[in-house]
Amino acid sequence: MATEPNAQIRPAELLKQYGCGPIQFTGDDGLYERHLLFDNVTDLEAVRAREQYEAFAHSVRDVLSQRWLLTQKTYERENPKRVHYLSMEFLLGRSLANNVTNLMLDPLVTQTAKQHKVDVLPLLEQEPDAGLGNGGLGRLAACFIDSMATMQLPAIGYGLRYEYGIFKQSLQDGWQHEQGDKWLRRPDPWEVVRPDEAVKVKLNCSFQMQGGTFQAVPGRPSTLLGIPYDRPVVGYGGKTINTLRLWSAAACNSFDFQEFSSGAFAEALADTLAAESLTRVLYPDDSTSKGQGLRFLQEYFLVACSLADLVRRYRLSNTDWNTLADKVAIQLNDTHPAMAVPELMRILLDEAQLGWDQAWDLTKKSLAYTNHTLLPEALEKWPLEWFETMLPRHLEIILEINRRLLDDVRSRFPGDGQRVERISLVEEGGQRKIRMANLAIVGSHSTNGVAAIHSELLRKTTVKELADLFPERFNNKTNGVTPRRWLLLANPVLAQTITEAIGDGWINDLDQLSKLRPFAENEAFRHAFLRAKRNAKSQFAAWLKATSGHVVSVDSIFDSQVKRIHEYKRQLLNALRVVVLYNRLRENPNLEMTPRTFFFAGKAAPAYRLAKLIIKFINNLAGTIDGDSVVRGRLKVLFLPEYCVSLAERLIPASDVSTQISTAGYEASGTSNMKFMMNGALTIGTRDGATIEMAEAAGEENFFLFGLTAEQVAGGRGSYSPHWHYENEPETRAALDLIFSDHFSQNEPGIFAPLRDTLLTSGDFYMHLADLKAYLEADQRLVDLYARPEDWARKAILNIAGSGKFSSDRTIREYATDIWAAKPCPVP
Ligand code: 26Q
Repeated sequence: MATEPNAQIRPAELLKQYGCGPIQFTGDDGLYERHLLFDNVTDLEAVRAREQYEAFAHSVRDVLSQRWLLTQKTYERENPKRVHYLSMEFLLGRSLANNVTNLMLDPLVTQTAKQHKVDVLPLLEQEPDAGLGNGGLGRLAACFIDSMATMQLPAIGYGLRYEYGIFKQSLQDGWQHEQGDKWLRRPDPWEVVRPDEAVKVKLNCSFQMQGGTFQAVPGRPSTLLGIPYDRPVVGYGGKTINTLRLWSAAACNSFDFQEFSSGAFAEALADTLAAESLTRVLYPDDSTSKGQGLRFLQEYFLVACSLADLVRRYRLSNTDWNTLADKVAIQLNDTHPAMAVPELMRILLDEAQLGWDQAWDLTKKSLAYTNHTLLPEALEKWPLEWFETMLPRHLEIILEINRRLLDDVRSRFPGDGQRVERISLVEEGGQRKIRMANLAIVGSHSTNGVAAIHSELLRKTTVKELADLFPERFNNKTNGVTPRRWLLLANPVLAQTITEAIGDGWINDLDQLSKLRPFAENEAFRHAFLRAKRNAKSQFAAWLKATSGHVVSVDSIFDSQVKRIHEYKRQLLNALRVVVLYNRLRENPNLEMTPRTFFFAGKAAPAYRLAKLIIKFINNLAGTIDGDSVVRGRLKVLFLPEYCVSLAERLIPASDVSTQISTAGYEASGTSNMKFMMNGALTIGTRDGATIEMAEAAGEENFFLFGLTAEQVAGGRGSYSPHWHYENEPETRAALDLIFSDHFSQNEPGIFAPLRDTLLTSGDFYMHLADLKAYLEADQRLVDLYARPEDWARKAILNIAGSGKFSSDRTIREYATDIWAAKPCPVP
């Protein structure tokens, strides 16, 4: 059944294809054995799991290295238009299993493991997650580079090599605690440092230590070094191997030797320390405490290093600046790299010596911007003063862009001062700030949202005046996820079940999953699906027990809500649902109820107090339920600490139900929703983000949609009263009363008072109470369906069959055609 390009090729031929000639993967003189023996000078008898992991990783890297070089040589020769994806975050997770899968080396790894009597699974656990991102936006970047390589697009990802990724989360007494994530404690086999390709970044200030923090010293220009660390990005089938280039900051002259010799050791080292601090840590996504100067510099550093690098590469193969936009597409992942607008202008004006109009034209044609949020408080704005101190030339350019822009607006809309005010790149009043979203829209040829509803709201509300001005720039690119990591790798049993039914063409052409539609009526296939799901649930339950001691029943419905903790995502609404179910059992202990397990996971920004209280509440709810003999065995709540890519890969395949219940109009897209769908979970959710398009693709009858629409949310704000729901809905009232009675906080009276405040006193901005009743009704329909496994399986299969659209391959194809005008550049 298998067809090109996924046909199983014999291992030896594969190695030859990768340019490895006579080299063997395993055997007396194989790569694996040599790495084991020589890299760490270890006795083969005494070798530990970490060393085995490293030996495997290095062997795989050896296999791909020739092909990696060949990919870059091909691009140099063909000089195609290249895509440059700039992102402050790449939430990669682990690489070994993914690279093995994409290189199709599984047979070799299995054979090697067998020869050496090694268990592959514990060995994979040795690799730390590369947690260089907060959540959806960072994981999207990781899925995108996988798709670009798979589709043989000449692309490069640019990011920062943070020494500390997203913080590690643990629970103490139900409260979140944060620890630093020193993921590079051991050498990372996937990175290759390229000191020869370091770039210089100039700033108009220096830095000095003051009370433990670094302060900018104005008027004393300094230079930083950006050192590139490259990581291979293996396309499925191993044909194209692109690069993810992460920048690490260093001081230019490691330290001032003069000062050092004169005894000022600490002062001499300050510059070095300051420079290296720049890429020390990833900032948590935190809409409550914005505006750290170090973050501002990080963003500029990414932009300056990446543009210097791509311009240098462009100049190697091209002589005429005029063709820049024919060879270079730069995608900005949110406004975080929006300083690319003034930086590219600076390069074209000051270094290439072009005139303003030509520079502006090339800048706009090269750049494109993706927006990921509608929340006004989440749109980036940087104090103008910081530009003045650190980047005065950039400020000059921004103000000139603004002068021309506003002149244009005034002549097109005479007398419309309000419009001018809304469009301006400068926010006036109080501290003047630069609006990074406006800058990105004005300085690029494309602005896209990440799901149809989001793109529409972006145009019609958030940046309406800019959309009026440049309607042709606005477009939608609904997000997607890579089916390699999220189905093939994460759920091998389901993947095999699918392949046996329709062949393996779906792996890089996910629309082929639609061939599964008729199989919904096939009893044998339905049973195979249910077996695969049960298998995934058992595996998860076993892992959970082994690693945490928690016991969950695979006969219960696994219901998961996994995402950053945010009020708009409404983890609280989910918790209220559980409280209502709990109350029903307390009222009527003999009530028949399908056993349920509710999984929550996600991190709260360290300074987001209410989000942290929500975690505490979920944990207390879990504890109370566990301690109550009436409900034990029927309801279980678990907050899984340290949500990360690896945990998602375990939990998503094991979930029966995907909970996607954001207040409509607030979740730009969501991407875990798509991963659950292709793994055969049914979705209970609101009409928000990409969930709307998912229901369309699967058929609304196969979804459990409920609640207010985005229009109703926006329109109902004025008249909404949470008190009305409290007074008129008995179950709502009983649930809230139970919480406020300290039933879940008997030894900590009053700690949940802020929940009363948000949900009632302060008006319930995210309208939890408005949707609770409808949620419970949808929940009942869902549970009724679960009691009929054949019908459940039918709907789940139709969901999988409809999930083809949500491959990031489709998303990338749309970016390539509509925004980048980039074509595949196959490597021979
Ligand atoms: C900004 C300034 C300073 C510090 C941190 C940040 C920051 C960092 C990360 C702001 C936002 C983020 C991340 C946002 C994010 O993940 N958004 C999600 O993007 C997904 C991919 O498009 C969507 O599916 C989600 O709906 C959206 O919430």
